Amino acid sequence: MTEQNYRLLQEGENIKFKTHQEFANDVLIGLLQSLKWLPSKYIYDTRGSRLFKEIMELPEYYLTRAEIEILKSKKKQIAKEIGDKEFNLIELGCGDGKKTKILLGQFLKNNQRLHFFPIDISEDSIAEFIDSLRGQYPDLRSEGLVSDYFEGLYWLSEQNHRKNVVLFLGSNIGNFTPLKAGVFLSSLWKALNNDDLVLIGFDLRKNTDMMVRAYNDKKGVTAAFNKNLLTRINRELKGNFDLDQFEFYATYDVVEGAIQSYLISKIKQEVFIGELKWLFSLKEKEPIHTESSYKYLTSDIEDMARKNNFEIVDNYFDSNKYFVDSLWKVVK
Ligand code: AVI
Repeated sequence: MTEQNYRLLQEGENIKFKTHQEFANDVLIGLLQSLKWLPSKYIYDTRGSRLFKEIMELPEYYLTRAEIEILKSKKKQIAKEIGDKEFNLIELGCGDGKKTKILLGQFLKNNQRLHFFPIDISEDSIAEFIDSLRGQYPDLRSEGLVSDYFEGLYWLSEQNHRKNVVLFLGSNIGNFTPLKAGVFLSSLWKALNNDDLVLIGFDLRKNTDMMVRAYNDKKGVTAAFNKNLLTRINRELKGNFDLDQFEFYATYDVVEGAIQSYLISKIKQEVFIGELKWLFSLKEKEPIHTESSYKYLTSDIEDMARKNNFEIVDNYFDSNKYFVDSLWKVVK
């Protein structure tokens, strides 16, 4: 890479210390609960982001293919809804950018004037994405922002001189609990202006086996992805988790409507985390909850939009109705 092609919303040594401290605190809090848990956002270091890219290509992980089908077949309609006023296109969590490029290609073909701001917590993902955009679309005005969603929303609230269109694809919203999703949507609404648009991807409730298979792939990539949390604790917090002593298990919780992912201790064991100066005991078969992936009914989506003062402009489904990209308008 040549020069830095993105902006860090919070900079300097202080922020590195704060992020590290937050990680340490979250791990301590999570492992002290009676049902131990670790926040899934910490899976995404360089290796975790790479494993997620691999997940998106897996035959069992239908979500990405369904959303790509939607974007390819509905890109003209989406572009038309945005209109011909100059706008900011803000993407929360850019992933590998494959899906975004489908829309960008259409907007540029239509000569729509836009400024693109991908926001992601991973500095590597942003740097790589901006590099590939500059190669593919030399005329596109783009600036990557490295920050978490909430910091990104604060930055967004200052950009009120142009129409904003926010992309939150991939059912990333599904990794929030319903409470956190509500807090996120109300912060998003506050950061935006009347008539701004958001396009949100939701994975729909469907055949249970199909959902469970998507999180229990044959190659074991999803298991490695979840275990990356332990690898990261070992490296960054001087832990001594033995990865072979944990079994990955993902199941569908019919009451919550979510895939729940766990790492189950195969044996009774003790784990020491040097930086926390804490020795944790795990019973044989004790689970650590690593991720929730919520699945939605269209009525859930309507409720979420209404409660947070958004109006649904359109729902774009794939041909199997596995997934929906829902286009919402801010009403103020
Ligand atoms: C990023 N997120 C929407 C994925 C999901 O489906 O919950 C993360 C993932 N976890 C396991 N496989 C994919």
